[in-house]
Amino acid sequence: MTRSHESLRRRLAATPERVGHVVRRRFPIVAVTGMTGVGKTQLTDRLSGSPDGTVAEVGSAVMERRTRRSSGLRGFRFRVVPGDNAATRLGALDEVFHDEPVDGVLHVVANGFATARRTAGTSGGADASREEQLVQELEDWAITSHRIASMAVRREKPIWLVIVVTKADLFADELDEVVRYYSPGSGSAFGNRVDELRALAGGAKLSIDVLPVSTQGGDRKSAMSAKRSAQLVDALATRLEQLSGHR
Ligand SMILES: Nc1nc2c(ncn2[C@@H]2O[C@H](COP(=O)(O)OP(=O)(O)O)[C@@H](O)[C@H]2O)c(=O)[nH]1
Ligand SMILES: [Mg+2]
Repeated sequence: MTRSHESLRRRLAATPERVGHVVRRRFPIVAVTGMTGVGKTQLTDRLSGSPDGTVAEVGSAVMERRTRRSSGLRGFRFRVVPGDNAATRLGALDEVFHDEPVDGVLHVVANGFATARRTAGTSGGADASREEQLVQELEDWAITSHRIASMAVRREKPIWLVIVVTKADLFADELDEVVRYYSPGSGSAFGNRVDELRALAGGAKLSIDVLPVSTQGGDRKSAMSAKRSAQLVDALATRLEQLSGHR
């Protein structure tokens, strides 16, 4: 061993936490799931602060990747899973929940206000009613929660889930009620399904939050001020940092 090697070895041995720090520096990976049109892309762009110039079409068929770089060494890597039930979705679900398992999940729901995907060449069929969309959210959740459960039982490491209720500007005056609908222990159709996941994954392995956000607000038609909607996004970002041990 050369002298410089030896001194390097000694320095590394003397500062194990520095070495560990370098290894641990990789940004946590966050899966963003939920059905098409709930607002996954817009939310992820807001959180990563990088809409990269392109306005994604509602209902992307491919997995979108974004990185949030916060001050210091903190940050996140987001993986937006396509919402439509296509082969690409199954591949993306395999990637985030099996091949390169994520540290946490943002599951996005919209209280039945998903935007229908524009189909090329048609003026669009009848939009699904809110009730139908709420049923679709439950079906979509069944697929994702099953994947979360199998990832959780395979792993030692605890994982976290945030159920993000987007489009809060559309139901600003019933926010508490809507958040309750998506919450564990609420006895609602969705809440019961969240309870099932918690029972399956084990409470110690999986933390669950429910947080409302809006990426719109402030314009004349909006029932929510720009300030309030920015606060909700900030609160979600802060919670993400806490869950990842960034602060
Ligand atoms: N009112 C309202 N509309 C939103 C919000 N977030 C997204 N949208 C709209 O919902 C549609 C779907 O959003 P997108 O991010 O493409 O959904 P994705 O298919 O889940 O990626 C778009 O037309 C957005 O402008 C929100 O917070 N409030
Ligand atoms: Mg999208």
